[in-house]
Amino acid sequence: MMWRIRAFERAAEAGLADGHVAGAVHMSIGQEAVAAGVSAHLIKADVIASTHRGHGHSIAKGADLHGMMLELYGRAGGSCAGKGGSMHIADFDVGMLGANGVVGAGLPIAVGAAQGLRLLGRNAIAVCYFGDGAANRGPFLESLNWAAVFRLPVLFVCEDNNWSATTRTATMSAGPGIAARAEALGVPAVSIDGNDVEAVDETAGRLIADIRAGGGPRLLHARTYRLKGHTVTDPAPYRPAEEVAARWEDDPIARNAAELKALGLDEDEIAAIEAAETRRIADVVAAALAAPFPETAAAFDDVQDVGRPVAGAERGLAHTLPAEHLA
Ligand SMILES: Cc1ncc(C[n+]2csc(CCOP(=O)(O)OP(=O)(O)O)c2C)c(N)n1
Repeated sequence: MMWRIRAFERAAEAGLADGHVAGAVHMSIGQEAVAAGVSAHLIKADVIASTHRGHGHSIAKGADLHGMMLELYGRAGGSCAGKGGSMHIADFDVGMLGANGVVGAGLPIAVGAAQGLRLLGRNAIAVCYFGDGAANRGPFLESLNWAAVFRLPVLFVCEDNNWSATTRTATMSAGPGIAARAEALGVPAVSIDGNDVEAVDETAGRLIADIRAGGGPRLLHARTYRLKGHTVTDPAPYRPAEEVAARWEDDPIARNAAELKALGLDEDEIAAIEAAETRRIADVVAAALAAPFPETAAAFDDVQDVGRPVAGAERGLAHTLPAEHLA
C-alpha cells in the first residue's frame, strides 16, 4: 500500500512537470505509513474525511485509482468529472468523503458524518485526517468537543509533519501539544512514531476497536515528516537541508523494507512489490492520457445552483440569484 501511494504521487509529480496535470498538487511522500496503518483497520462502510494532502488517504481507503488519476489529469470520468483536481478527490462508493482545500474543514465534516452514521444506526466509524497546522484552527476545538459530548464514533488522525506550509508549526503553537489538547477535551489520545507502519497499525487497531465498542472518539497523533515541498512546485528553501537529509534516512518505506528484509524477505521479493505498484500506476496514467477532456457544456453541471451564471450569450457571465433567494 505504501508503495502504491508513493508510485501514484511520483506519477502526479511527473504529470505536473509534463504539463498534463494542472492546479495545486500536495504530496504525502514520507507520510505513507499513517494512511496505510490506519486503513488496514477500516471496512468499506467506514467513512473518511481528508485534507489537501489526500492522495494516500484516498488510495488506502480503496478509492478508484483510475478515477483519481483521471481527476488529476482533468479528464472526463475523473472522480470530480475532471473539474476538481487533486484537492477535490472523493469516492463515496468506498466512503471517501473528500479531499479538502480548506485547512481544518474535514474535522467537522467527519464529526457530522459520524453523527449521521449514529442516527442511521450504521455500525461504522468516521476517520478524520488533519495536519498539525489544522490543530491551530477553530474547527479542531469545535469538532473534538462535539464528538466527545456525543461520544461519536470518530478517530481523529493528526499527521504531524512539522510544517504548516512554510511555517514551522512549533513556532506558532501554544501549550503542550495536540494530544494534550485532545485529552483536555475528553478525547483519549496516543502519540506515536508515524513513520513506523507497525506502530501505526497496532495503535490504530486498538483505538478503532475502542471506538467500535462504543467508547467514543479517540485521537491518534502520528509524528511524521513531509519529505517534499508544500506543493509539488515548492522547492522548500525555508527548510534546513540537513534536516531534510536526516528525515530521508527515516523514510517509512525504506524503514519497512529493512524490517521485511530482517524478517527474511529477500531483495527481489521487495523489489517485486515496488515494480508491481509502479506498473499498476503506469497503467492508470496511460488510461488518463488517452481519456477525453470533459465537454465544455458540462462546465456548470453538478455545481451549486445559487449564484449560477445566467445562460445565454447576450447576458454574458453576469451572476444572478434565482427569484426565490431575492424575496
Ligand atoms: C482556512 C485556510 N487557511 C489557510 C490555508 C492555506 N494553507 C494551505 S495548506 C496550509 C498549511 C496546513 O498545514 P497542516 O494542517 O499542518 O497540513 P500539511 O500541509 O502540513 O499537510 C495552509 C496554511 C487554507 N488552505 N485554508
